[in-house]
Order: sequence, then C-alpha cells, then structure tokens
Amino acid sequence: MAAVETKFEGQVALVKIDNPPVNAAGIDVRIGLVNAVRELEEDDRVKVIALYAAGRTFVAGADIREFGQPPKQPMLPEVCEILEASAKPIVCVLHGTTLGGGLEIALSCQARVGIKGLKLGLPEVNLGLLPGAGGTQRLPRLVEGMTALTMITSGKPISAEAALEAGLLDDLQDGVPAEVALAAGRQVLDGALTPRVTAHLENRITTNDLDAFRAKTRGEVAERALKAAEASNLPLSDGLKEERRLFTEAMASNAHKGLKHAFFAERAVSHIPESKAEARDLQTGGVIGGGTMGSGIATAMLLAGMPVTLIEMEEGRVAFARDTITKNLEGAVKRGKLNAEQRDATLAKLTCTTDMSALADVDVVIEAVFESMDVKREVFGKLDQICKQGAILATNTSYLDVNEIAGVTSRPQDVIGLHFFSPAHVMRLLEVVVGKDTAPETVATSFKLAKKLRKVAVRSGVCDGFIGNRILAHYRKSTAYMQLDGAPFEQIDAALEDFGFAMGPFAVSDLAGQDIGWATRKRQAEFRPDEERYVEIADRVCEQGWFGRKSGKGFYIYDGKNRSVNPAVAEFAQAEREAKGIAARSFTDAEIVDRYMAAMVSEAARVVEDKIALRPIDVDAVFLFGYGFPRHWGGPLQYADITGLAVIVQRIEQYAQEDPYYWQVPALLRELVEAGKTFNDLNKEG
Ligand code: 3H9
Repeated sequence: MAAVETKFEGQVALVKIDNPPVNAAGIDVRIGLVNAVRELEEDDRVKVIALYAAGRTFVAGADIREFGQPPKQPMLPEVCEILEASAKPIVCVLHGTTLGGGLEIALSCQARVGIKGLKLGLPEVNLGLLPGAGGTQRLPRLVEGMTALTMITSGKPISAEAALEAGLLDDLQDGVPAEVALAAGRQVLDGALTPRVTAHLENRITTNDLDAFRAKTRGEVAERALKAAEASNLPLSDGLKEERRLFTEAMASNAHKGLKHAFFAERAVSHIPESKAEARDLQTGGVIGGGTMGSGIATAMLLAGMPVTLIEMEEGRVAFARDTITKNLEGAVKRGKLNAEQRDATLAKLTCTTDMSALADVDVVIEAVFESMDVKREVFGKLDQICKQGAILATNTSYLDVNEIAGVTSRPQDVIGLHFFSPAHVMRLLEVVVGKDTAPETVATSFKLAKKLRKVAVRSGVCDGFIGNRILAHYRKSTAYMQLDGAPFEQIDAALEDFGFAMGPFAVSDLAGQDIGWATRKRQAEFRPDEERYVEIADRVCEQGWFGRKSGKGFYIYDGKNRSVNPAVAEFAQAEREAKGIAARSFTDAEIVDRYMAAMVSEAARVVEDKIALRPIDVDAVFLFGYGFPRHWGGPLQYADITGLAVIVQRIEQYAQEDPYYWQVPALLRELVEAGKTFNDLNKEG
C-alpha cells in the first residue's frame, strides 16, 4: 500500500495520505506528496487537487521516530514549499488531530476545510521544539497575531469551531474525509471556495502582541518558539530561514531529548509480555476502604463511567467516603470536566455500604485499607469467599508483598497489585504489580482498566516499594545526609525545584505528612545495618508533633498559603552534628542536584538489573507520571544517558570515599559503561 495515492474525479484529483497509525509525515509520505503534486501539475485533466487522509486523523505531525536519524530528502519544509508553489490550487481536508507538521502541510495549501470534531495545533514545544516547516511563518499570515502566538508558544490545540472563527479553516463540514474532499474540490472548481496563497498574505503579529507575549513567556523552549514567530515580520524566505536555524538549535537541545523520551515513555510502557493475553470484560468496580486513597480510586472509576460499590467498616466512615467522593466530583465540575447534571448521574452510580457481600458481582475489586499485612490477609480471605470467579482482586498496597496477599486466596492467578498515587483520581501513574502466580489475562485486564481510567500503567515486579517507592526510599536518604553534612534543607528544596521538580523533597514530606515516614523508620530500625548512616533530624521534628502542613509546622511553618523556614530544624541539625562530631560544610546547588540524581539513578539501575522494571524507560515513566520528575529531563535514566553514564559512575565513586556503604556503583551501570552502551540501548533491545 502506497503512503500517498491519487484518484481522479473529473477535474478534481483526490490525493489520499495513508500512513497508519497517525499518518505521520515520514519519508514515504513526503516523497509521495511531492511526486503527486509534480505529476498533477503536468496533468491537463486536473484543475484542483483535494488532499485528505485515511484512518483516524489527518497528518498528526512529522515522524518523531526520524528525529535524530540522518535526514532523508525531501525534508518537510521543502515539501511545504512545493505545495505552496503548486500551479494548481490544493484544498486540504482535515480531520482528527491535525498537529505540528500536519498543520504546516495544511497551511501551505491554498484552502482548508475541517471535519467536525477536528482539533488543530502546533504541539512542537511539548517536544522541546518549535514548528519547523513554516508554521511560525505561515500561521501568523492567516490568523490574528495573538491567536498565532498562543498556538505556537503553548502547544495547545484549538477546536475546529475556533479555527473557523480565526480564519484558519475556510469551511467546516460533517462527513467522511474522501467525500468531503471531493465536495471541497468541486467548491473550488465552481468558485464557492476561493484559494489563497498564505505566503502572499500580510503577517498579523503586531509589536503590541510581541510585547505582551515577551512579558509572559518563560523557559528556553517557549522563548525560542516566540523568537521564531517574531521572524514572521521578515520577508517569508528570511523568516523561514530563521525558523530553520532555531529549529536546528532546538533539535540539538537536552530539553528536546528529554521531552521526546517522555513522549515515547508514555506509550512504550503499554508494550508488555502479556499484551496478547485476552483481557476480561470490565464493567463494574468495587473498592474496600473509603479513606483518601479508596475514595480517590472510586472517583477515578466513577469518572470512567463505571458503577462502583465502596465498602467501609462503620456507617460513620461510609458517610465520610461518600462525602469525599462528592467533593472530588465537585472538583471535576470546577475544573470543567463535568457539568452538574453529569456529576449527579455519576454519583448515582455509587453504592457505599458496610456489607462486603455487595461485592459478589463486581468485575474488579481494589483494596485500599490500612497498610498492614494482617489486615490485608483478612480482607483477601473474605474476598475469596465473596467475589465471583474471574473477578480481578487487586491490592493498592504501596510496598507489601503481593505474593503473600495472593497466597491467602484460592485464586492467586486473579490477584494483582494496582498501586495508585494520591490523589488517585488526578495522578496519572498506576503501578501494576505482577505476582509470581498472576495470570497473563489478569495483567492484560489491569492494563485495560488503566486505559479506561486514563492512567499510564507501568508493569512492576514484586519487591519492597515496587519501582517508585523503592527508588524513593533510597534517594531520599541522600537529602538527609546532605542536610546533616551542612546543607540547609531549604537550599536542597530550592536547588531541586530549580532543576525542575515541582516541589523539593522536604516540602513534599511536609505535604504528605511526616508521621508516615517516621512510623516506617521506627519499624525498620531493628533491621538497619550498622554500616548505614542514620540521620535523626526528621525524628526530632516529629517528636515535637510537627508532622508538616496538617499540623501547621514541619520543616516549614505554614500560615495559610504562605510558608517560612522552621528555625528549630537548623538547631536540631547543629545539635546532631555536634553529637556526632561532624563539621558543617557548604554545598553548591549543582552538587546537591548531582548527589540527589546519582542516588536516584543508582537505585533505578538496580531496579532494572533486578528485573523489577521491564526496561529503563518504564522507570522513567514511573517518575514522570507519579513523582513529578521534570519532563524535560525525560526521567532519571534518560537524565543519566544525557549526563553520561561514565560521569555518573565517577560521581558515585567520588561520594563513596565518604560513605562506601550508601554509595555503590550498580553492576548494570558499570557494565553499560564498559560496553559503551546507554540505558536507551537497553530500551531498544526490549
Ligand atoms: C513536528 O511535527 C515537527 C515539525 O514542525 C517540523 C518537522 C521538520 N511520529 O498517542 P497514540 C505513534 S513534531 C511518530 O497512542 P492516540 C505513537 O508512538 C510532531 N509516531 O494514539 C504510538 O505508537 P505505538 C508534532 C507517532 O490516538 C502510535 O502512534 N506532533 C507520532 O492516543 C499511536 O499513538 C505531535 O507532537 C508521530 N508524530 O493519540 C503529535 N504520533 O503504538 C504527537 C504518534 O508504537 N502525537 N505516534 O506506541 C500525539 O499527540 C498523539 O499520538 C495523537 C494520537 C493525538 C496524534
């Protein structure tokens, strides 16, 4: 099947792009388009060319898989110039998600007709790029400056209706692309649609528009895109040259490498060994436990249209759960995700009860009770008695042994870990924890559930903390060590926020509640090896009853939305240093980031080495979608690739001189360095 095919209908030539799954403008499409236009220009039968695409969308952009490969001619900018210079008018029919290079193709045609439901956008900034095939130059010649600048610098798509109003579309139709294309071609023939060459139109970005955007545009990526748009004040050919220069610069940036990786990470995690197993039907859900987590999970299922039965121990807690879910749905109304009517209809699908037998017919039950093995064992024993055969029995535990939980049932093949992140109806990550007896169909069904809930599901093996919390437990210690050695906690937070984390680790502890970590540390105390350094500062804070935001004080002091540093923390640190004979030293922000990231990469490498994660990219996805990892770095192991694995090894070896127990080079990291390989090479090997 050719990527571009031409059919003739009288004087209209119908040119169809067919490159599944999203008609990306890869090399076959580019060659096909150029050949089609060249041939049709010479064909006397043809007066108008109508361009459209097969499948679910018009061209969704350049082929991202070609980025970083040796360039293949013709490149998209040349293709766009050929379309624009066509001796015969080209009307382009758009449907689905016309994005990036797809919209740039459309901008180069002489008329554009949308099909209802269409979205149009220039999402290149989300990949650390800018529109590189004339988008920054042609869009401002078709629509008002503010609209063009918003689309170019924000990457957000607009609706077909908004595009029609803005003048980006000449017409909006209902129908299938091939038929709308023929009708549009005939409209051009009979003069109902007047073709225009975008290049001949005046640029509409004014100095005022630019000033307004300069004042609010932040970050290297958006600033570069703005600069390219500014060049639309030049003659088109000069503007295109400047756009090309900036696009090439963006392509070489670390931000592009990280963001491209993040794009593929979101999709790569769905490629699992169980993909071919038959997923079971999933209509109804059950949740045990109506705390913040259980209520969040129930909300997520309700928002996906599933009827949900939630079980709590006592009537008072049943009412609390219903209240929490109602508030969650109210939040969805405020965010514009639901209207009041939909909220009421959604709430009508919720049953809250103390009677566990109400779970007899549900397709999937997710347990979200207190983190205690005894409690979980009891719950799963009961579920085994109550639930129908074939139901998925899932635990939302964040670190307990899923195999042990499965072991109390007569059907361990149906038991799985579904680890949600709080707030569960908002956070995108879902760790799917596969036990030793979990059946492939149970895994496939859990991935199907994740899709229904619009979550990014990542497959994890069983270990303490699974992928994310296991790595977190390790690197979190590095911050306590730096604090004890002399770095004020607020400097550590600020340095990591500067690196790109939404919140520093100490602010996160305060938000989550320090009592949880304190309880874990007390529980683990008897197993702590003698060689391991232990920092007591956080324990001192907790001993005062300062658990963070919820108690008004923690590392920080909270006053409404404001926070200030709690001065007692520095005193606790100094007292511990004196007791342990440690002389405080200063840390640069760069060293703080280097140490934190080296610790994170070390444990992440061990998680891959132990086969807890399928591939390095799965670890990256966990951190991107569950731990607020800065997207432009692409995840901890992509960060390691960008930084250089040899550099990371050398840093670990240097830190090991002070603390050889904590700082150890993982075997996998050393092997990769010796073989001259990267984590991405492992991703490609699968
Ligand atoms: C650009 O255009 C630069 C130009 O300005 C200048 C050039 C010189 N390329 O997301 P899905 C794959 S930059 C290659 O699950 P959905 C994707 O990896 C580009 N592959 O489907 C997945 O593969 P797999 C600007 C692509 O229905 C499969 O298609 N454009 C591309 O949920 C299905 O994808 C963008 O940034 C691509 N461009 O969502 C748009 N796009 O099955 C990026 C997708 O092997 N794409 N794939 O895992 C999207 O936003 C969504 O894919 C889309 C469909 C909304 C289109």
